[in-house]
Amino acid sequence: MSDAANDEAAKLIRRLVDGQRAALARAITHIESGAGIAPRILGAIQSAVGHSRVIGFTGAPGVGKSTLINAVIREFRGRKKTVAVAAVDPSSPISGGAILGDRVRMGEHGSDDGVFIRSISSRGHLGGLSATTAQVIDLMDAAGWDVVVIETVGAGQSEVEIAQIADVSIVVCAPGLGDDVQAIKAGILEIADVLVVNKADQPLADQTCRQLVAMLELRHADRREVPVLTTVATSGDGVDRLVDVIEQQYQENVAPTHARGPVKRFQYLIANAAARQIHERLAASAEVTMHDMCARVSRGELSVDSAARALLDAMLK
Ligand SMILES: Nc1nc2c(ncn2[C@@H]2O[C@H](COP(=O)(O)OP(=O)(O)OP(=O)(O)O)[C@@H](O)[C@H]2O)c(=O)[nH]1
Ligand SMILES: [Mg+2]
Repeated sequence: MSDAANDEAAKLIRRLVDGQRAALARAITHIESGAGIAPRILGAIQSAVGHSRVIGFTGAPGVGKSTLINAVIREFRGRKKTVAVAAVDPSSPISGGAILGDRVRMGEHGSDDGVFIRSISSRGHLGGLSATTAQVIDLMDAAGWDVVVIETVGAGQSEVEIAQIADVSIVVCAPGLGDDVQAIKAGILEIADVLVVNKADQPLADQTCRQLVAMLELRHADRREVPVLTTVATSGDGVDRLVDVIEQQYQENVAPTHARGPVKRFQYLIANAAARQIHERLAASAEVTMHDMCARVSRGELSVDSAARALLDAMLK
């Protein structure tokens, strides 16, 4: 890195940690574009992270996540907490209609200095949320935001990933689960810290709650308790209770590990970096080792698992 670039990076990092929102916006753009300055920024802020409560909202399209987040922001602001939101657009590198809609639905906070809303795309990842999301959360955290909210559309993989990153994971459903019940059973109950039935002003909300509670009861008795709440995001009904529960979960499950930093997020980032490095090394060794191994696998001399183990052993030597 040139001296000028170094100076620019140092200045940006200083302003970011100082809480200047323009610097945060700038830094996020660097991270998203994978600019050369990105690793420098991330390295410099690492010791400043670990103070934000990171809350993930996920759920099927249209259940009211953005509207609910808007109401949650209002509640946190009432409690004198600042809130940064990262809305992850899983579909395309160009922000589509969904994100525009998010902007409108969270628009009431546009002029509030204590609210920062940014959409980020998850392009270029093997699927799901991407390390970029975790890095953007680190930036927001280092910039001093009290609460960091992530919105992702429930597309299977991203739901599971959000749970690996967020301190508190909230799965939002709408009344009348119907066919979705099976999908919910498959993964969501495993990752949710809190289940919310939004649109409780619509019929079937109580029935949906009962279905969810019944499903939760089928799990092993030693599993932690998952509260099931109802909200009406459009009116704000139930949102104060939701924020109480978020705070309670945070205090019980996350605060005790704080001395070690944001453990979940760091674990995710380290595992992600390890996977990337393995891919890079695999690519580098593909010419020789891989060809030979493929031949041996196809001759039945070596199983795929043994080949993988041998490869890892060779790499780690
Ligand atoms: N009746 C009712 N409508 C709601 C409620 N919450 C949200 N909506 C409406 O549901 C629609 C979808 O809301 P969004 O907040 O965009 O939902 P979303 O889950 O963020 O949608 P995607 O980001 O596209 O996945 C909007 O028309 C909202 O006004 C609610 O509590 N009751
Ligand atoms: Mg939305």
